Amino acid sequence: MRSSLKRLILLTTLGLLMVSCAEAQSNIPPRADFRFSPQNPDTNTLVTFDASSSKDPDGSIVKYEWDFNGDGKFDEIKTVPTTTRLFDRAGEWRINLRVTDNRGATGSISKIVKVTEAPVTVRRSLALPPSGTVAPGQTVRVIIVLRINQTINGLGLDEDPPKGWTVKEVQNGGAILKKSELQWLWTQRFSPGQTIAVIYDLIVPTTTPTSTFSLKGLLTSFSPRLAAPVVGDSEIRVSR
Ligand SMILES: [Ca+2]
Ligand SMILES: [Ca+2]
Ligand SMILES: [Ca+2]
Repeated sequence: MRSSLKRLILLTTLGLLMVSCAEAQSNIPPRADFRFSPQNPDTNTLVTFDASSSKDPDGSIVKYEWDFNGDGKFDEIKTVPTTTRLFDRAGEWRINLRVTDNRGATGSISKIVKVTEAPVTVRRSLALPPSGTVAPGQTVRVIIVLRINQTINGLGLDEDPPKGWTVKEVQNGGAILKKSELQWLWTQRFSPGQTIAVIYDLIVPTTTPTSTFSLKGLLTSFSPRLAAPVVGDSEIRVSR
């Protein structure tokens, strides 16, 4: 009696194991796919990656892992299919995407993004407290770095901070600043390899409500003819 009960338990356990194995085997792995735009970005272009064409036929995709420089290490992990990226250098970048389904199976794909070098590579960075938010009355330091990649004449930079915010110039990078417009103009010619840094402080008005504000900027040059939005950090979250 005891041995037949043991056998029954053993058989039942075996049966359960077989069922769970069959279930594990029956999970179809997801198929990774993505698109990106624009197709021919330069070093000032925010590239949008969209992996919503990835599919899991018998479940759902729960994780999107992106390697943007082809080194096999993921640079970004997301639960949503879209993301954006700026490429600091020209080249043929291998983008690897790995998607994971709701039962842990994965699928991968690689694509090449050809990035060309802009005549001037521009980046804005904001010095914010570790919390990522500032309080009314506080100061945000804005740093704009221009890397010259081609001989260039008539370089200009225009920044548009939120209305009513006070601007304090810190470093004009050899330019003439038209403070009323927050416009910098360079009269000299620049050569490839030169780097220019423009720094200014923004003081958040004490009456500012809790909200997110954005900075807009435009980089222009006369020769070669260029007009490119300033990319990099742009959002300032104010919290009272
Ligand atoms: Ca699946
Ligand atoms: Ca990487
Ligand atoms: Ca302006």
